[in-house]
Formats: sequence, C-alpha cells, structure tokens
Amino acid sequence: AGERALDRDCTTLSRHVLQQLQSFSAEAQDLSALMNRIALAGKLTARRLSRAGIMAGVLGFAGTENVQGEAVKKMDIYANDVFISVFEQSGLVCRLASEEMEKPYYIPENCPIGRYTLVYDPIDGSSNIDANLNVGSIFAIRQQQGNDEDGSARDLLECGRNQIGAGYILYGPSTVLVYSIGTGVHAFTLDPSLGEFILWQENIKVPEHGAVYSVNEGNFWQWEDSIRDYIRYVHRHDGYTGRYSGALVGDFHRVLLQGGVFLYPGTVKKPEGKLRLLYESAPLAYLIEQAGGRASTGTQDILDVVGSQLHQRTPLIIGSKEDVSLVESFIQENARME
Ligand code: P6P
Repeated sequence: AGERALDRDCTTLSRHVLQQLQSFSAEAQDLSALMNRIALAGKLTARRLSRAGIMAGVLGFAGTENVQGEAVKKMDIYANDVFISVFEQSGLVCRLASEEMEKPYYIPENCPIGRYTLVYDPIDGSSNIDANLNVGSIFAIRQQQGNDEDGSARDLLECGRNQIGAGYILYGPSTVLVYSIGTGVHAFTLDPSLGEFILWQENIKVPEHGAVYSVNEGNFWQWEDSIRDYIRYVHRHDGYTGRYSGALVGDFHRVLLQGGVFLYPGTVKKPEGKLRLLYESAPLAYLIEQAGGRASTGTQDILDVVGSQLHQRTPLIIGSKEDVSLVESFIQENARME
C-alpha cells in the first residue's frame, strides 16, 4: 500500500498522459507536452484568481491600474492571453480558437507534427469572480484538417466526435484539472506547494442516475412547455434537489461526480440557447460520454452537431444517462402532441 500511495503521489499529469497512450511516440510526447502546457495556463490563471480581490480593486485599486502600477486586465482577457502565451514557441499547437476571440489565433510557425488546434473558453462564468465563487476554463484538442488557407477555421465546425481530447480546469476551493484523450476521464488536483497537478481520480464514471438537477429556474417562463413539464415533474417527485452556481464548469463537475443533469435549454426567444457549441458544450459532451453519460441538444447528441459558425450556441442537456433521457422524453412527448 505504501508503494501504491507513493506511486499515486508521483503520478503527474504529463506522466499520466503517456501512460494512457501507452506509447512514447513523437505524437504521444506532443500530446503529453500539450497537456502540460494547458496545466501551466491553469496554474497561472489560478494564481491570478487567488489574488483577484487584491489586484482587481477591493484594496488599493485606482482606475485601470493596481497598486503595482500594472494595468489590470479583465480576467477573461488575461486568461485568454495566458493560453496563447504558453503555446507560443512551443511547437505544439498551430492554431488557437477561443470564445474571447472573433477569429482564431495562428501560431506563426510551420505546423508541427500533430497540427493540433486548441479550442478553449479561458474563463467561463467570470461574473462569479467578483463574488469569489468558482469559475472554470474549458478546452478541447482538435487536429487541423486541411490548410485553412482563408483563415476561417471551417474545419473546426466538424462535429464534436472529431475532438481528440477535452477537459476543464475548475478554480474552486482547490484547483482541479479534468481531462480525457479517449481513454476515460481523469482528475488531478493542483498541489500549490509542488506546482504540480497530482492524480486524484482515474476513470471517473458518472452514476446512471443522480438527485441533482441544475438549471436556472429564473428562466421558467422563457422555456418551451416541455421543459416546464420536466421541472414540474422533478418538483412533484421526491429524490430531486436543485443545485445551480451560475458557472457551467462547477455545475458540470458536480453532475460528473454525483450524477444528475445540468440543462441550459433554449427559450422561445432564443431557441439556440446561451452556451457555445465549440467552446463549452462539445468539450463537456466529449467528457460525459467518456464517463458513461450523455449530452443532448434535446433532440440530437451534442457530439453529432455540425456547426455552422464558430461561436454558435446550442441548448445543452448533459449528465447521467437516465436523467438526460428523462428530459428528452418530455421534449419528445411535447413534439408528439404538437
Ligand atoms: P445564466 C456563464 O455566463 C455561463 O456562460 C455559464 O458558465 C453558466 O452556466 C451560464 O452562463 C449561466 O447563465 O443565464 O443562468 O446566468
């Protein structure tokens, strides 16, 4: 047991990726190094978040500069730039597409072996920062198809089943990195004293069913009847509990570990919903399927959705198989009655 514990303590993220790939090929090394870069971006972001109150203006804050006289960037922009900077000169990624950027950012060098593209939302749920509540970074790794001559990155619109990896970093009481490259879902906790993400849970499986339903009920009268019928159902039946933090990554993480369902449905005015397909829903859908769960628009698996533009939104119902199917059953029932 001693050795096991020692071994577990030493399983860092880069070592774990190589173990998952059971290979030390150039591509495996690249993927391991790429994950390490993402971890570095997470560490830099976590460090700044932990001082957000001080730097962003509770103490000694004047205008757009903090006490050190450095311009205080909005956290979203700061984190966006951190992800770009850790990949410059890395030779690992040739393109970055972020929710914060209208157009993808091209690393000005010849495309490396993996021709990887990082798709990411640098800080999701940033409105939670001012209340010191959890926020997260979401990412997916794709391989560039073709040469993208016109820089429109149209190949990124292919369905989410083309992702070769995905994950998130949850900045909560501890900083947790969760990833999958197709061999299960694995979670790491940042040990600040080591500056390393240390293996915490391997092969996470989402329970078939859970008590949690996570949705902003303030939108109740904006929804289709079918969603209202689902909410009335969970209100009337024992064994359900509402949990909603206002930041997707924390709400998703709870569902991944405890089971249940997170939903951000479309509304009558915005049938396409609020969450982004490329940067939020598809990466999390990749993870939940790897964990034995489901992710749906309500009528189609998220991973089968082919995008029409980089920043498009989609309704999202994600979590335990049984709970996602229950929500879909109300949508299908309603469709039948129309
Ligand atoms: P609402 C944060 O703005 C976000 O993009 C997700 O992180 C979160 O799940 C959702 O929007 C919250 O939206 O409308 O409930 O405030």
